[in-house]
Amino acid sequence: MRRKTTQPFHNRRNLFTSVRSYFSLHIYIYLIAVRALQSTGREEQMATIRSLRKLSAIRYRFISQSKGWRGSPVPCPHRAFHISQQRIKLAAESPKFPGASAEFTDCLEFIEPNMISTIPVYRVMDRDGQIINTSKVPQLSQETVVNFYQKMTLFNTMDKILYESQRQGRISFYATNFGEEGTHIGSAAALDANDLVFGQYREAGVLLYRGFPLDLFMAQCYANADDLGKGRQMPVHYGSKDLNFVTISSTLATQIPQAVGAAYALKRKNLDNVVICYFGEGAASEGDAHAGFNFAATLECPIIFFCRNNGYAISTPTDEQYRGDGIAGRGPSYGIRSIRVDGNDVFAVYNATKEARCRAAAENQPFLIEAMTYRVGHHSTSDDSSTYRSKDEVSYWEKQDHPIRRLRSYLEARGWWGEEEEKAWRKKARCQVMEAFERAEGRLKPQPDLLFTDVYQELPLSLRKQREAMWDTWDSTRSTIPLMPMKSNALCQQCPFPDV
Ligand SMILES: Cc1ncc(C[n+]2csc(CCOP(=O)(O)OP(=O)(O)O)c2C)c(N)n1
Ligand SMILES: [Mg+2]
Repeated sequence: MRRKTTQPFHNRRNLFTSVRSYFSLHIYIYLIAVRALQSTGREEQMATIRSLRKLSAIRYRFISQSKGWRGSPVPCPHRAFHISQQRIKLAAESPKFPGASAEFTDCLEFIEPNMISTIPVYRVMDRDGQIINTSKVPQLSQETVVNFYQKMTLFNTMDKILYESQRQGRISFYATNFGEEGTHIGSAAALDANDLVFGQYREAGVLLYRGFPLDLFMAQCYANADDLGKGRQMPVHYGSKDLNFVTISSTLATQIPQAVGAAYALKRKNLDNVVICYFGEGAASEGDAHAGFNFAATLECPIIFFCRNNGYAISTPTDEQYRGDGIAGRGPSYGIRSIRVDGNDVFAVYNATKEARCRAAAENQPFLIEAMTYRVGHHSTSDDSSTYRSKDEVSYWEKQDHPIRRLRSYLEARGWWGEEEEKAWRKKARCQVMEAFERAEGRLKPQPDLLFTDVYQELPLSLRKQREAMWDTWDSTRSTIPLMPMKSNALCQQCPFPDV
């Protein structure tokens, strides 16, 4: 039985016009689509399909807004805040279920997800680096903001050189961070140095901002004898105990419950630092993400969940990854304070992280930041993104909505940076990276026996067998790899081949 309503939308004629305009527009859109799909190549076809999906969603939202469908197509008195005598009576008899704090209603209504308004994108600068509201700019000195820019560009240079190294076969693998520099530097700058970082694999800028030297980035990627991980991890799996940056694991989302556990430990020890946990929007689909969010909320842990929503999980675009309002939209349902920010606006990221950090520490509560950005590079050197997205799509983000370009415009508008500074700095940054790269390439490799250390005090039989098998194979190739000499330590004494 339909309920009576006071909203004009329920006038039948209005309903008819709205439905008619909705469908006629769709027919029009699909006619264009058919023509476009007949005449263009595969890349263009995919781009057309994607823009059509977006168009449909925008159109739907536009019509629903203009027709006042925001609540529900058949609004119940409950939704429309229409206070009837009956409702007062119903409310007086409140539910006693332990699992929800809600009121009774006699309205059979399923919540339509696309009728709930989406979380806006918080920003401080527009795409051209113009400040939108001057009172919202973080109070940072010229030196600090220039440092942001220099770190972002140095990071970008390191990425270019390591990516090329992989292409030339010098290292086995690499993942660039192009286009996401603003999320790294903005968030890293808002943290305290003793806040603990759990990353995914695309947050090297956070480590760079904390002062991890270029030589150690290179040592890790080259798996040489200087690598803190002793050459045991694949490239980009950095870690630094001194800089409170937990070593990366490849297995998606494992860092999320681990980070929550660490935050819970901080709380129990009554320490005032917090944990920040980075992950991609793709990793947010893992079960570990749910476990982490729920534990953090129920145990009230001082943690910032920082999601880099860069549009893709390898080749899967976001519109195939989820149906709700992104990742920030999930936060409130876990009871987590959440925000969506423009990740290409380094000041917005800084402000949001600073506020979340301050409140997480003071209130012992989790916070969720969804930073909207775009992965300009391929997923990794094992990926070719031209098979699933168009050049035009990438070019837009590279040329028109890029965090480095945006910050440069901001600096230039204040007279804090110019063409001369740019040239000199770019040259210096390239020199620093190239020198570190050459040093790393010339270094010896760590002893392979280190593969079996640092986990078991006494090696189990299965690993002892693997170690023997490794050395059996090694004999034939040992002369081709320059190894660091074995140190005379406990491990060396156990080593069956101390002369290697
Ligand atoms: C448990 C698990 N499943 C699958 C993979 C393979 N994998 C590596 S990266 C990736 C996509 C992750 O996307 P996202 O979290 O959005 O991060 P992005 O690469 O976009 O930064 C996948 C599926 C993995 N490493 N671990
Ligand atoms: Mg992603």
